[in-house]
Amino acid sequence: MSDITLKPRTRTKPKTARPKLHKVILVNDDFTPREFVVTVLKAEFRLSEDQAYRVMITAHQRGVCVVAVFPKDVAETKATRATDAGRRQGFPLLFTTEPEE
Ligand code: TYC
Repeated sequence: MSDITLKPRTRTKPKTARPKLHKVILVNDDFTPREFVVTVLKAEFRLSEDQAYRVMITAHQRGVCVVAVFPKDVAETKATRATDAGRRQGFPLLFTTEPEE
């Protein structure tokens, strides 16, 4: 029989920190048409008609709704693009971002 003793290995490989995801949040207003909000959600966030309608109506009823989560730079770019799409048509449509807890 072999009598080598194995030393218990201690972990040396550092865990890779996962970058925090950021939420894109749709904010309700009294002016942007519902159908336009749905169109922007489908175009910018690739939501289906059904998903886009649910997000829009949730923001309409509760004031805000989380659209999706992305790495920080992607969340900020999408929020800006979607907000600008409303601005170009003269609507106060607003998307914001915040880090996930
Ligand atoms: N409240 C708007 C209306 O009644 C529709 C709307 C929904 C606007 C959600 C913005 O984030 C929003 N026309």
